Amino acid sequence: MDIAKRSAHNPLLRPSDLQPGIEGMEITCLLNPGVFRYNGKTWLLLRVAERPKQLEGKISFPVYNQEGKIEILHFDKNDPELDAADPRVIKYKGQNYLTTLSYLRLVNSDDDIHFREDPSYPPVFGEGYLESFGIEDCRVATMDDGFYLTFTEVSPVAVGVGLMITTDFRHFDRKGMIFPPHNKDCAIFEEKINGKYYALHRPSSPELGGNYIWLAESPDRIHWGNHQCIAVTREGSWDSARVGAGGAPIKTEEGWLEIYHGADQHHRYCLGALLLDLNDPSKVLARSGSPIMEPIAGYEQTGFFGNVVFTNGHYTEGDTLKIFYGASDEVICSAEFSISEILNTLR
Ligand code: MAN
Repeated sequence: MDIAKRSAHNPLLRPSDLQPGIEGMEITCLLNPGVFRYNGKTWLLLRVAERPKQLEGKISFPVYNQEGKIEILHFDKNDPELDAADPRVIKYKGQNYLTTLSYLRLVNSDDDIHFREDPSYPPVFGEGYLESFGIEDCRVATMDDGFYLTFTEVSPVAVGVGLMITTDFRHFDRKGMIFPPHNKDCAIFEEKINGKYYALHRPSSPELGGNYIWLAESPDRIHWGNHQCIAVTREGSWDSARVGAGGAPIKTEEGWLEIYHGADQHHRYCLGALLLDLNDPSKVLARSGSPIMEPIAGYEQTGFFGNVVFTNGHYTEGDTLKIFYGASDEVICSAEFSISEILNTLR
């Protein structure tokens, strides 16, 4: 059952609300923000996806070249070697490319409705070969010693999880790839459990296994080990094709509550919940049988890639969980949940 209370102001942000950040490009999608509260404001670290204005009969998209400069590639739409069935990824002569280049931009708000950009915070672009197709879906873990940003690094050779640490969102300490390919959806727990750091992540093992949620532990948040699989896809269910963690696990009296996304064979993305043991998060205490949020609003069903609600950021205030999410991979929205109501659905 969908128990999300959507903001009446949705969509909060559309591509036309911001100026493109890369010269000569236009913003195609705003999606999947990392979220944190700071100085009484809500901050969203948006994923901004850009591409050049599309010309008749062609597909044009940007990549970083070896010198780290943006280069535009073009393919003829009628080229028999081109597979452009998915608006997000194109295949050409056995190589995959993304149709857009993503980077991160910070916006803030006093009322969670009107968001504005402070130009003194620079956009965060991919750097180096492993980010040459961009960086995506950044989680923000707010910790004692800074903000830990985990995001998807995309390149011709891999999809993996990168880490950067910042205290001011002006300087970033880039730590490189912490979870090697194929991996995404990494959410770091915001406090230690029995002296260790923990993270959820989502490796993919297509030949044996699938797209499952795993748990890892670390002494320092850079080196991760003791990996354990904690949630698999469920045949015939709304989360039959892939599952992946959302934002940082939420500490409740009953356990760590994790909002996760699940997609079925038709790429319909819904949200569900996992409840993990407070002392040993590898123990799954409960899991949603049916989604707690489904793409049912018009803006969640139609857009760049329809039938998607995808979250990787939230904050809590008492019993209220406020998520920010990407709808149809195109616009930014928000919704509220009651944490006790989610826990009730898990009983
Ligand atoms: C993947 C990621 C997300 C995206 C969904 C739906 O999980 O690329 O960024 O929102 O697919 O397209």
